[in-house]
Amino acid sequence: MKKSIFKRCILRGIALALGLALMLLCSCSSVTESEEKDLIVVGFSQVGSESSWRVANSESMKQALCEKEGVELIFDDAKQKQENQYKAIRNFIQQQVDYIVLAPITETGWDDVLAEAKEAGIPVIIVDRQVDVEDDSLYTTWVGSDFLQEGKTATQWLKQELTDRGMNEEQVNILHVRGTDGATSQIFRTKALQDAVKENNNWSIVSVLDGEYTEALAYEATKSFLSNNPGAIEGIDVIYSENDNMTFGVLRALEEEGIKCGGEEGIIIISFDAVKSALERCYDGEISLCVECNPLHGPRVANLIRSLESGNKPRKKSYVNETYFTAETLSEEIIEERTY
Ligand code: GZL
Repeated sequence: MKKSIFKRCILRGIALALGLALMLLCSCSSVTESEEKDLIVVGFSQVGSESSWRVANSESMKQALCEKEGVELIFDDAKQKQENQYKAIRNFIQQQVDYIVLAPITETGWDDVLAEAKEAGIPVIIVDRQVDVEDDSLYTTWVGSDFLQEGKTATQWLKQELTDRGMNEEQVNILHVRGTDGATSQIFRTKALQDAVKENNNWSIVSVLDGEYTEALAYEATKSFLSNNPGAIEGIDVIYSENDNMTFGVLRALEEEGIKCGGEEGIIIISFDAVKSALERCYDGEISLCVECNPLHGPRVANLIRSLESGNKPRKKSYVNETYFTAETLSEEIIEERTY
């Protein structure tokens, strides 16, 4: 009995070793193929596909970093788990890619794995959210949004909207729907709201719901808020939701309870990203303010790589320009032109 188990283990070990060798051979062969075609091999570790914004961001990266642009892209979807991003980066290092692009799920926890990339001599480009590392030579450059400015745009608009409604002396109760804890976008959209609440003593955050940028979790969190706090929603004047997909989840839960949002009488809805389906609901008056967060980083990252390939030293940080939309500033043309 033992012998056959022993024999099975030996055979399994040989199969495993052959499998690993084959995998290594294939991965090397892909880099070799790219070398033959003189392609730049780029490993991209993407957060996941949690939101419409993220899907548009991935599409933009795939379109800009493709073979006809002289790039072989190795795309990895981390499914919103940082340990999957660690694995992807180590895999890129093993494959000796030319560049690593990282869209980090949260700001912390990157020092060790980025030190390994630096040790391997592979430049790292950070996109979208930022990394908080001891030594910023661990990455070459970052491109993304000014999330604090996005939040300030929202709170400054809200201040004016409340003034226009003659509510500056009234108690203003805010329901805060927060994105993935520790993501740069969450940290600074939240900071902007908290700062504004400190500056306006008639504003208060009555509850914080965590939706991790997904419609499903925001829907569930809203349903529990409604059932655990009967009648509380009647006292809510503003919902500050840190991305459109969470807003859709919140609106679905409120709709099921017959609660009106938007317009002159309904709850003021503030949402971030400004994807097409949110702009449509803003144009219809359901969402009061859409703050833009531009996901189309593909061409920006491709330009950064071209610049590095030519021996240039890009800025450490490049911010993209963004705007905001209300029913008054939107048009059918703007919505029609929205590609995501
Ligand atoms: C913002 C980005 C956020 C979006 C969400 O740049 O990190 O993550 O606002 C996405 O839609 O999930």
